[in-house]
Amino acid sequence: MEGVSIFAHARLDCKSDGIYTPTMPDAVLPVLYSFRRCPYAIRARLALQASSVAHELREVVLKNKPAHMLALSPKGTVPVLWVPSNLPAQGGQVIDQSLDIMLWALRQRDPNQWLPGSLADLQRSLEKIAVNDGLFKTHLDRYKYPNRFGLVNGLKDRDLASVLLLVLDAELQQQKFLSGPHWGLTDAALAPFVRQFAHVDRPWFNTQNWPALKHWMGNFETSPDFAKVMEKSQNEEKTGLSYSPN
Ligand SMILES: N[C@@H](CCC(=O)N[C@@H](CS)C(=O)NCC(=O)O)C(=O)O
Repeated sequence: MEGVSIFAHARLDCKSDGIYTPTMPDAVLPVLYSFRRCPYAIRARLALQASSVAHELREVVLKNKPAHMLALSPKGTVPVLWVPSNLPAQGGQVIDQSLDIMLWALRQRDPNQWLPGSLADLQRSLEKIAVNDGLFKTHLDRYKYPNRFGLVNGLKDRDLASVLLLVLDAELQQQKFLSGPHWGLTDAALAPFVRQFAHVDRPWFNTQNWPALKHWMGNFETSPDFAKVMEKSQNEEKTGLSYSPN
């Protein structure tokens, strides 16, 4: 599995690169900058949780991103995983693509065998994830936020996205999970996006003829793993505020 090109992460030593500033909080664990409802961040949290890699979760306010997060990853999207350089194993990394964070976490530990067992299976998984992150996400955004795209409504995009969901349903009629006989990388990478699609108009989603997909989605939404990654952080709970040190 080593050497797969998609797993290209930046190596960054904050201190020696001079990016480090005294305002940056020290960390004794890898830090995940996250936004609770973001489907990309949800998939990253699912994989980190599955791997049991200890980490610190920092929930951010998207309108007021922490300076430290932006220094690590100026493109300003969540999730961002920072593995500080003082950590013994694999220190000094910034990983700012959700799929790369999933792969990083599962390569540390993968007790439930979420990673595909062969390079060919990994390739197939990455292809499905690419369709989700590309075409499906494009239609999802236009369906959910038609005004942003100058559309009267998102129904055309809903129907185009549905074609892709019917493909998933057909697959789930053949095998229990998108990853095969057990839940894995492909399921965790796609489920938060399918859930977002379902939430745009739940009554409509529920009346569609994709029984296996609805079953798969229902199991995901009611799973303890999903509940755990959606828990509000203590800081958010107490103050209503997310992590924002600057
Ligand atoms: N390709 C990125 C996309 C991440 C992304 O677009 N995240 C959204 C939130 S769901 C974001 O941070 N947007 C920036 C913003 O809203 O300011 C990944 O896979 O991590």
